[in-house]
Amino acid sequence: MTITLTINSSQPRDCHDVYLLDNNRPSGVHTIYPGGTAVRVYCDMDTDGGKWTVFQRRMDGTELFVRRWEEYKRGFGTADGEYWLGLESLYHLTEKRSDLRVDMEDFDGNSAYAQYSNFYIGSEDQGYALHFDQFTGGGAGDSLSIHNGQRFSTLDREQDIHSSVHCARLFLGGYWYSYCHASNPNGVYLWGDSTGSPSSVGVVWQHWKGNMYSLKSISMKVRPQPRRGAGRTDRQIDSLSEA
Ligand SMILES: [Ca+2]
Repeated sequence: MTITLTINSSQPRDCHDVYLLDNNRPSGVHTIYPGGTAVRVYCDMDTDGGKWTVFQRRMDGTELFVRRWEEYKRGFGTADGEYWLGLESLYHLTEKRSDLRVDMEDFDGNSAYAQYSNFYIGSEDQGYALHFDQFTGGGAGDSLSIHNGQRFSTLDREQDIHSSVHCARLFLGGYWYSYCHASNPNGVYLWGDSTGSPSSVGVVWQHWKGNMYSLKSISMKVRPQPRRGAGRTDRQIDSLSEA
């Protein structure tokens, strides 16, 4: 059986395609075309083999992440600094069966990560719901599994499952809030120890630094899994066969 790999050199879909076109490319900003629409994105070509498409990045507190639904849908910020790529682009990026990796640093020079398998998000009609199979490792610990299956919420769109709390308004981010969170990567940038601030509003990864520590940096990135070219359609077939 012959497998033909076709990449439109003028329209790479993700940073994996960018790598295949030139595997000497360093980390940096590239234009990709998830779903056919051009977006600027940071490609991490260094971490664990590279080829990661970064869809979320905090690093210095310069970008405001208290944003409305439309902004989280379309994306905001700049790819060479802090940004959110946008839910619609992320939806198309994860049409390929993908790994999710979350890298983070504190203000004392320590770093950690958490990784997840079979990550994808639903369509806008499905609330851009978060899905993955499982936590697959990383010293940061698992602060995402309680969010698995949740729809995305923003200040102006409450889709969490906490009946008495509007999680996005209480924790001041846009996220797949649950009841409400164990991680808040789009929270308020509070430069480390956030004692004295309202609990858990910072850039939090609870299982690594707790609820009262706002990280120096965090980035969420996606990479196609190194297996047969499966996508959302195959996942649907998988779920049918499991039913
Ligand atoms: Ca609620």
